[in-house]
Amino acid sequence: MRSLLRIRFLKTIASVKKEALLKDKHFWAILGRSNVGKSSLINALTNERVAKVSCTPGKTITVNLYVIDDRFYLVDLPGYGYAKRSDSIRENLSTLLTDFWEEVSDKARAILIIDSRHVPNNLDEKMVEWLRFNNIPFILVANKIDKLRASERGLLSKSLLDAYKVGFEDQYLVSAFKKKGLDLLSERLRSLQ
Ligand SMILES: Nc1nc2c(ncn2[C@@H]2O[C@H](COP(=O)(O)OP(=O)(O)O)[C@@H](O)[C@H]2O)c(=O)[nH]1
Ligand SMILES: [Mg+2]
Repeated sequence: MRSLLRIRFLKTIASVKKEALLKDKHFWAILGRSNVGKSSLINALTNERVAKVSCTPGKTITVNLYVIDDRFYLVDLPGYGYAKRSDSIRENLSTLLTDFWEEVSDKARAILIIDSRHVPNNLDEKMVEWLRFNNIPFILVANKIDKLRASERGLLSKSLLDAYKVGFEDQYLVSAFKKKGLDLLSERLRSLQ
């Protein structure tokens, strides 16, 4: 039996600026480009269908707040890097991300989800730089490993180390689709103090 996280949808946050809830618990915030599988991963980790999986990338611009195991928050932030977004939406998005991280202080951890088929990726490199610049601790989750050949999979960890300078202990190679690698990731998420 896999060790599932218990999830409860709390609410959609319109303005992070006035959101008192963000201060009272530790939490993980999910970051990543559109379409890397953020919603799929939330669903796979919990075996629920709480997050909407989209075929048209770039749709979500809201912040969804969940409670995990009644203990910590999981925050689903809008995906970045969707080319067809209008400039005004893009601006809103970067303001939202900046505001968000200003609100949450030192209780925040980030889960940066990437597509394991596209390493390195310029936008992801920028995100990693931004997280480091802002002193936000993060783990790196490479999703969709079911799309890789065994030989490619074998090289992935080293590629992640080279591309993003993230050590093996902070890397998680997973497939939301095939439910691979999720136990280790759940364990890491639960270790939040
Ligand atoms: N092959 C494969 N496809 C995936 C995986 N995770 C998500 N997808 C697909 O990727 C697309 C985007 O998924 P979604 O969860 O909406 O991504 P989000 O935009 O990051 O929330 C959907 O078509 C999913 O079915 C995975 O582990 N493997
Ligand atoms: Mg999504």
